[in-house]
Amino acid sequence: MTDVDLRTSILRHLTYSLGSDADHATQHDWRIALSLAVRDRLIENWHAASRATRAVGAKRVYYLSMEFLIGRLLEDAIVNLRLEDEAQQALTGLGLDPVAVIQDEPDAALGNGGLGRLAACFMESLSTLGVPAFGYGIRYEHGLFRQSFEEGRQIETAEDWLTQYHAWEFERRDVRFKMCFGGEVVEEGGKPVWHGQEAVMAQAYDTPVIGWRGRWANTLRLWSAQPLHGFDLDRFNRGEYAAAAEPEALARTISRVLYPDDTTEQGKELRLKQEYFFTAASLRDILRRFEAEGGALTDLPKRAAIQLNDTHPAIAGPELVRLLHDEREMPLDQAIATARGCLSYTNHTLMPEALERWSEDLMTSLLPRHMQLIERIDAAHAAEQPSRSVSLTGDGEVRMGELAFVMAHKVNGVSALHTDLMKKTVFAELHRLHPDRIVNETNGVTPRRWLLSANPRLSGLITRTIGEGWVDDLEQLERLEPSLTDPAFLDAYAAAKRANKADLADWLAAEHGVQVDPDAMFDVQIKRIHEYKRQHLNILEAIALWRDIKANPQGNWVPRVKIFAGKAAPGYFFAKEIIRLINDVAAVINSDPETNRYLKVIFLPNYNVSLAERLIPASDLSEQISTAGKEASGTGNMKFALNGAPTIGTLDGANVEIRDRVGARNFFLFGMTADEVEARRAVPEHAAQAIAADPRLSGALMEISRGTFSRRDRHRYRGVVANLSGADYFLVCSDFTAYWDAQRRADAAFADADAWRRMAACNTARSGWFSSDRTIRGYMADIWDVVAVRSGLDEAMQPPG
Ligand code: AZC
Repeated sequence: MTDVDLRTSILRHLTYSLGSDADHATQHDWRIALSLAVRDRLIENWHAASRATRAVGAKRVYYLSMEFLIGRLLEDAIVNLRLEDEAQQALTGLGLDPVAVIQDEPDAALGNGGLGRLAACFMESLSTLGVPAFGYGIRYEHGLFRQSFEEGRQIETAEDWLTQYHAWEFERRDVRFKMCFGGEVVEEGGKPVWHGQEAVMAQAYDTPVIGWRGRWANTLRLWSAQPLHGFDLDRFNRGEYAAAAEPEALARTISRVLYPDDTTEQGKELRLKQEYFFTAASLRDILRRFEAEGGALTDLPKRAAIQLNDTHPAIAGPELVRLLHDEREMPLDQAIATARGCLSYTNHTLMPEALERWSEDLMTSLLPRHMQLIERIDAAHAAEQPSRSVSLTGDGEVRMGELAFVMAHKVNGVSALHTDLMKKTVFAELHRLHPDRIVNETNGVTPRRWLLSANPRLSGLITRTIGEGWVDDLEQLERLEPSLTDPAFLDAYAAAKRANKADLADWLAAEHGVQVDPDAMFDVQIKRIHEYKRQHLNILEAIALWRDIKANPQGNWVPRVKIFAGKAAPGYFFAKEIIRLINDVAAVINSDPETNRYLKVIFLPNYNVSLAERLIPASDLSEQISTAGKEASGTGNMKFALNGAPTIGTLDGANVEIRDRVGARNFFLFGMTADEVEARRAVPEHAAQAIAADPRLSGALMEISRGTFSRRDRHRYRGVVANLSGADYFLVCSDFTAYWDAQRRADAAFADADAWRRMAACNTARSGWFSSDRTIRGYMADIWDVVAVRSGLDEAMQPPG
């Protein structure tokens, strides 16, 4: 199938795979035909990669994650296979609009936010680097909910990406495992044996993940839950139609929905089932592969590095011990040591509510043998510590963070500051006991998706200036340094940004009916809505600015467009209030003829990966304004810097490292440090003090209180104002004045167009370190002890010449 040109292949697939023809094909048909034609080009590389792995008996990385926020796959594959020109020609030749065909693909939204997107970037980097790896997760029927607004309020509806034909996956009918829940543990022949009560099948679906230039491809293996037994014909024939379908419906529940929050209170049991389901199926698969290849079980750590993405797969510890000890008769101590040799754990948050804890009762009823093993692991660990200060259980709960820590040989944080705080706070005691276990691996993002593909204008300029080597060696962006004083380069740089902004302005007008001036500053905050991320600080500043402009409409204002996007967890009331407030403020400000030349506020619905790809290249200013100490790393911050949007931000997460690299002059720093935050919180009435000291802040709050943004309902935001002027746990008020000042510094800088474009270009040139390739190399050396493998395709895939 790869011996023909892309156009022929598209037409063949349209005819023979889809049973359609060029005269009647819909956009969807063309997109699927193109996807299949592109897919054909990567299958052989995919197979070659697994052959090469087996041939050298290479150690593999297994990345276990509840979330993979992969977004669209077609464009990624086209770019990584270097098929852009061929695809463009083929589609235009067929009378199609290439952009429309590619954008017809729905986002695969199998994740909530940062942690899931990181997993997707890591998968791409693993393939680019030629590291044998599997990603393991759940094939959710419904990904993250779709967001719309009704009178400014967030409305959630089910997302249904799988109702469309999914061209990228392969069902593996030969890879199925029976997973059990509940039941009891009984002694049989002197051994504990778990007899589960309920069972479902885990069915594997594989998606190839192709690396840069197609040199290597790994597999994303997602599990779908299916009933153990087929359809109950007996019951059906008795007329019990619903009952006949029941087992299937129950089984499928497990892979039905992605939880829209990591901290959900609802459906705890289902969530734990999901976690066990995919973790245990993955471990079964890993052991099956290991055993098929041969070797002593104690050598498992030499062949398998299993990364736990947050605590969601933390049940892997006891499950692997169970598989080795109960099912393969390895002595318990050795089973624990062997499991620990394989496992490592990434922590993504210090927020106490996100560190999972399961009630012992639930654990005992759902996973009775695991509860016993957790107690054994706890006892073995306690024996190592004289003070016995750390326990895996307590207050009737199992502490999954501690369990993951104890069962891992390495535990990593995701930015320097976060890792440091982890050592001092959540894992202080465990760190004292195991001082070598915690390491830092600052996050990164894949430059193929986030620069090369999302921003063709800028990436074209970079390639013309320093060659193409930067694409898989991002630190080569340093070589732009001499161009930062070259007016011709800076002109071209500014022109690329201006064109991206004009495209965005056109899209905003066409899709959302809002008019914006492409020469205004595009000030963008896109991420999950959370109090710690402080979207409300941003909107307060907008209100204050609006009031200032109204007081002095003839002033020399720098025009701004404030763009927000992001979803709030359906059960997170306050976050949803923030969304509504922003929408309400936008409605008032945007229709004010006195100010709307200078200030617009837009909240775009249904934030997802492809919206981020559209917005980031067209942004001027990146809002990274979390309360210091709360944002573990951030990865959006890196994408903006890379695409030439300087940050306005606090010393939090990876912002610290971004500022170190791009230079303090190219970063708008404000706000309290993590230590100052702690001290400030102890000050009685800190919010009231801050409000009394800043008339702009008190004015903005007064404006909300008096109902300016409340439509018919004056007290709508009483709760928001009470929270901000009362407890204000995230210190919005205490950081407001510093934020305002930093925004005015940004205005002044933006008004000097020459200085601004240099600052933007500096951000691009100095962000090369934030590639996920660099992060993965760190994991390889510090955590996994794996090396890359060559597939023999390297030369074959080089472009001619
Ligand atoms: C996020 C962190 O909030 C973000 O700071 C980080 O960049 C990202 O992980 C990747 O490390 N966390 C999550 O998405 N979810 C949880 C449970 O922390």
